[in-house]
Amino acid sequence: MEDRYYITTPIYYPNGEPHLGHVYTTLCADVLARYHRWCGRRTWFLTGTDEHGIKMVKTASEKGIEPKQLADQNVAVFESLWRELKVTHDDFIRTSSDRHKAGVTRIVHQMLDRGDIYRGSYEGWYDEGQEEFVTESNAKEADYKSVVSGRPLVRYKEPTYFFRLTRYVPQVIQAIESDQIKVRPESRKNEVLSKLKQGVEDLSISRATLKWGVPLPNDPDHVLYVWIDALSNYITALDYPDGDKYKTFWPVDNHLIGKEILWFHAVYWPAMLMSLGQPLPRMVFAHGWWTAEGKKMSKSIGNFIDVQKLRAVVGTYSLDALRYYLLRAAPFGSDLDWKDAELTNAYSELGNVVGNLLNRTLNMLSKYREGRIPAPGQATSEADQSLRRQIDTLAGELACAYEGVELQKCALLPVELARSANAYIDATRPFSLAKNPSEAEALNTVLNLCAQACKRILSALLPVLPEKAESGLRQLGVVVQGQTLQSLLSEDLPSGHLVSRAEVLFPRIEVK
Ligand code: ME8
Repeated sequence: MEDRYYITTPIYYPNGEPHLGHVYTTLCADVLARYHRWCGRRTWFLTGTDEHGIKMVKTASEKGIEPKQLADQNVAVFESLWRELKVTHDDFIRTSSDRHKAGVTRIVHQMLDRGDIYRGSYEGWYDEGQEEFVTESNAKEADYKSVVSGRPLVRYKEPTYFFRLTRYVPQVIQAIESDQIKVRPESRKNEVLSKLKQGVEDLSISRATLKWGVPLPNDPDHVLYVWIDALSNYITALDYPDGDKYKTFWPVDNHLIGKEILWFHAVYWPAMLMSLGQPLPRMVFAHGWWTAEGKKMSKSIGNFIDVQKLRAVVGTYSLDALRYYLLRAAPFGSDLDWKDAELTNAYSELGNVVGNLLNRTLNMLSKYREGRIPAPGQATSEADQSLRRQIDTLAGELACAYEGVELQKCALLPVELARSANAYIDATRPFSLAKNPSEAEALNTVLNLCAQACKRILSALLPVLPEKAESGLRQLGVVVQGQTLQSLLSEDLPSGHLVSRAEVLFPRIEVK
């Protein structure tokens, strides 16, 4: 792997406040960014907001304000939430910013020069009351009537510019099939390929009826509509095409997104990049969709996981516990369901497994060896060897899990090692060994191995539980600053190393 890493989230619509879905993608990207930084790679982590388009215009007009004002209000909420959640993004791009608009204008110019944009007309079902086109499938579902007013939809035709998507389809299929662009999970790659093979039309990219957007440089009566504007953020934020950031960080290592926008990222975006003659994304990873307590999140049902609820979770359980719960909830890529009971269980698991192991280890070291890690004994039992093997294989397994973006596994692997180490303590009974001076060597082995296990487990958890893991490592007498994950995961604590007193990492919570 190279010594640099670029990861993005979707740019979110600021037509409302952020919610669980936005927080999930952003925190998952944060885990990946932290991991790659810990590996010593120069890392760039981008997020932002997608501020143009009909959604924004409509919500703003309902509120009696301008779209820009609506965007400013909600962007402030997104930005302050990311600060509260200690997200380590390096940049936040707004599509209403001058740097983005200048970048997109340049991109459209290049596509025009390539002959990839042409004028035509767009025909579809139109809701006159709502002043918007309705897709064929939505129109059919609503019996060709407005879902708002119930009035019949009308056929409407308006001039629009098209992007020659069809020109690039064979190359896009090739890039996905060959894994030049890794579309993940694999099952979704197959979905995209089969849809592509059914045939695709050129893409309508402008609207003459909309004012809130980036004007087309060749025809300022039109503004860019949705995808060219939004997808370009991934490179305009790097100062495409001449900026140092672009030269350093493009192509992106992972566009992390929700599954509902995979088609645009796996098909439109690579085709746009081909038109620009630029390298393609290395991976597009589409994660699953959250429901809450078994149902689609909805304000009226009362199961909507909004900013207030997330703040309360952080206040009760800690930010790291929220991160762990989100990662643990399902294999990465699958759909997920928020359950308050599982959040409590995930927190207890951290306390009973990881916290408990650290506590037992530090207490035993303090009680039996004055807080110093003893050299292991000469003879080793089957149990010692088995734990030692597990300690030594963690680094490799973790690297594989991160490489494959198996985030649930990234969170669980260290916890599983902690579970094994606790079972090892139960089986080797150090409290009995301590009573018998002839077992001093055996006790040394147990204490040493437990300390090594704690160091590996907490180090492996640094990207997932940044605060708790660092605090645990501090108790073990390990200073993480200036170290890489590789050194933390491969080097044993030396004999004679002094640890601190145990402090509780995951205090018990009285659930009201
Ligand atoms: O689609 N479960 O913005 P958006 C999981 N602006 N993830 C969810 C989710 C849920 N229930 N709800 C939202 C847009 N997300 C466009 C993107 S990118 C060039 C333009 C997350 O505000 C998930 O990452 O609707 C999803 O892709 C994104 O929020 C959609 O955010």
